Order: sequence, then structure tokens, then C-alpha cells
Amino acid sequence: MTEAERPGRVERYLRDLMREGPIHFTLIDPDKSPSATAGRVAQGAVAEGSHAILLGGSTGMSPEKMGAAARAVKGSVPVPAIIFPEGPGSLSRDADAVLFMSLLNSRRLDLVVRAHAKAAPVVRALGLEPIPLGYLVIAPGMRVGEVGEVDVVSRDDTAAAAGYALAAEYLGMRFVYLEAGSGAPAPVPVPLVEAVKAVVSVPVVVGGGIRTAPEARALLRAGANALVTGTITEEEGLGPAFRGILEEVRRARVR
Ligand code: 1GP
Repeated sequence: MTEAERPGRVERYLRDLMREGPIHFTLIDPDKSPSATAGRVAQGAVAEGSHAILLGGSTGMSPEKMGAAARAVKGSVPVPAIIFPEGPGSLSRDADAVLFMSLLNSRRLDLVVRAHAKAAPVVRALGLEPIPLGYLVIAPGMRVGEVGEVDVVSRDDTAAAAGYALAAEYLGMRFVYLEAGSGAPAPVPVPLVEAVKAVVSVPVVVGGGIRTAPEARALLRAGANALVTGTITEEEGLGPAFRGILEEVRRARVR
């Protein structure tokens, strides 16, 4: 990709959709879902209106597992398969793009920037589209908070969240992701999303602990440009809760 081609094809697809309203990402963990399952989940999710598939998990990833999942997803649905990396070991040329993300509030310098210096040439060689993103973990943070040695932003610290998000934008990151942690008992608080939306102009992605339609509705009303759900499909498949969340996204898009 040359400088003139940035943002790339996947980012343009996401931005074009987000111009019309918020979008939904289905997160599939290739470590928990063998490739046949990943393909089936992606197919069902996209049929319900999900706009892209994120592939990632916080442990146990390898390029082989990621590659198999990406091929299964791409063979099943016409939407992008985007790597949500745990590190350079998650990269595979079979995906369409990678969230090239800095874990903004980690105490581990490698997760803030140094792993990226190793990953960047690999991303380039594999021909993966990098999507620059600031990743901010909000309490409780769950496993990513622990593994990532994160100084989590407390749930009422709207000023800290807004500061991090604006810093990410000023550093040139083109998305901000507010993460409560996979399987969190509650999503990122609405006032925190509102505080971030009040200061940034880049799209704001919100994930972690979204399990119900009312939670999704509240986050969308707060201005979230994208919602990510993972656990709900792992636990309940593409059942009523998942469909309810997608229905909220659909409604927000026609408002
Ligand atoms: C995790 O934000 C995602 O990184 C999704 O979280 O698994 O709780 O839906 P859940």
C-alpha cells in the first residue's frame, strides 16, 4: 500500500458504513472456535446484520490458527476479516486487515509501541492492511487488563478516558476502542463514552460486556460508532440477545 492509498480498502469500507450510522463487529476467537465453527458463526452473524468479523483472543494464538479462521470466514461471508491481535504471533496473510493498535494504558512498553516495531515489517510483507487504533482498557478490564498489565481507567474517570482518547487522535490514530474487557459484567459506562465522543472526531468503538439490547441502545445513544460483541455468541450462539443487539444497531442506522 502506498501513502496515497491510505486509508486502505477495509478502512474505507468501515468509514463508508459509519457515515450512514453505527456498525457492529462480531468477535470470534480462533482459539475457541475451530475454523468450521468460525465460518458458521460469521455466516449467521452477517445474516443478522453484523458488518465485519474481528478475529482474536487474548491467549493461545498462532499464525496457523489465525490463518485457518480467516480462510473459513472469508469463504463464508463477503465482509472483511480483521485481525484483533494479541501480538505479532496473530498475524496471517489470509485476513484482510489488522487493527494496528497501541494499548494506551498498559505499563508494558512493548504493548504501547515496541511490539509494533517488530510487527510492522511483517504486516507489510504479508500485505495486510493496518488500521491504526488507540485501545483503551476501562475497569474491570478482565483478562486483557491482567495480561496487558493495564492501569485501567476507572469507570467514573471520564476525564482520563477523554484525555487518552484525544491523545490517540492527536498521535494520528484513526479509531479509538473503549474496552471493558471480554466477558465484563457490565459494558463501558455511558457517561464515559459520552465524554470521549465530546472531544474526539475519530470513530469510537465500544466493546466488552455488551449482552443486552438496552445496553447496546444506551451505548449507541451515547454516540458509539461501532459495537463489538464476542462472548454472547460464544455462550448463546446467534440467539435472541445477539439478534436484539443487532436490531438496535439497525435502528440506529435508519434514525
Ligand atoms: C472483547 O470487546 C470485546 O475484546 C468483546 O467483549 O466478549 O464481552 O463481548 P465481549
